[in-house]
Amino acid sequence: MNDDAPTRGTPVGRRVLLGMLGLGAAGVAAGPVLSQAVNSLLSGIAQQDPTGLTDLLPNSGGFRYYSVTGPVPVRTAADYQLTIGGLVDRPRSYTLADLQALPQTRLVHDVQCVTGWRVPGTPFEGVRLADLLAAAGVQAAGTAVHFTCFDGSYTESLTLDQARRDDVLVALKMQDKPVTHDHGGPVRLYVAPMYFYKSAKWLSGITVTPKVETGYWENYGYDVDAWVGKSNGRDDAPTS
Ligand SMILES: Nc1nc2c(c(=O)[nH]1)N[C@H]1C(S)=C(S)[C@@H](COP(=O)(O)O)O[C@H]1N2
Ligand SMILES: [Mo]
Repeated sequence: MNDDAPTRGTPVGRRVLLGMLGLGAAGVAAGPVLSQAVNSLLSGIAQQDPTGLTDLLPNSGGFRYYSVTGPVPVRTAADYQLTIGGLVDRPRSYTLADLQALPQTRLVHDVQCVTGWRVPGTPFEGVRLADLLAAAGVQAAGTAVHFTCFDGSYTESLTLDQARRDDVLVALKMQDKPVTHDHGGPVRLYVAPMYFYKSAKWLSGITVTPKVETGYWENYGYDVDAWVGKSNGRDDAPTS
């Protein structure tokens, strides 16, 4: 059986199911409950392949690649930009080189997807989101942070307190290598203590907002405060 299947003990809440019924395309409805077609294909092969050859395929290491959209444009150091704006005193854009020039933090925690898969001890490295917020100068009316992505669809949010935690990174590296395109590179968010849907891939915008604006999956019923083991009806061991 495909271990991404929603029947595998995933507590899909009533609101999530109702949200999904409103979605037309099966590939989109699959969301964090099922993965995109390539993952199904690779998982299918993995079941037929007791030799472990599929470990050479790009979904090895326990990760599933997720995207709520079709192909995502590739961005490199030549054209990548991360914009910080909203309720800040000093809005600006960072190039990849700008981000690489800032102090880097490396964290190693388990990764936990809300569908159940977990990848132990995964290093992420990058700039603390707290540092970027401090540099931007958050105004008194700001209480939350909204994230947008250059896939043009995915969004996420954190409260300002969550965003300022020292285990929340704007990650340039994952598994001690530059974040690959499929994992959301060149820059993705990494929210260590929360389910992996909070870790927005292909990060392009950080906006300080007056209140939390729910993210893509949260609009279909997943928890906004997505602490691993304390949300979404799950009891996984904490990741941070
Ligand atoms: N832009 C974007 N970010 C995203 C997603 C997505 O579909 N699009 N999926 C989320 C979910 S549900 C998970 S589990 C992780 C998967 O990250 P991975 O593809 O690197 O394994 O990305 C999260 N961030
Ligand atoms: Mo996920």
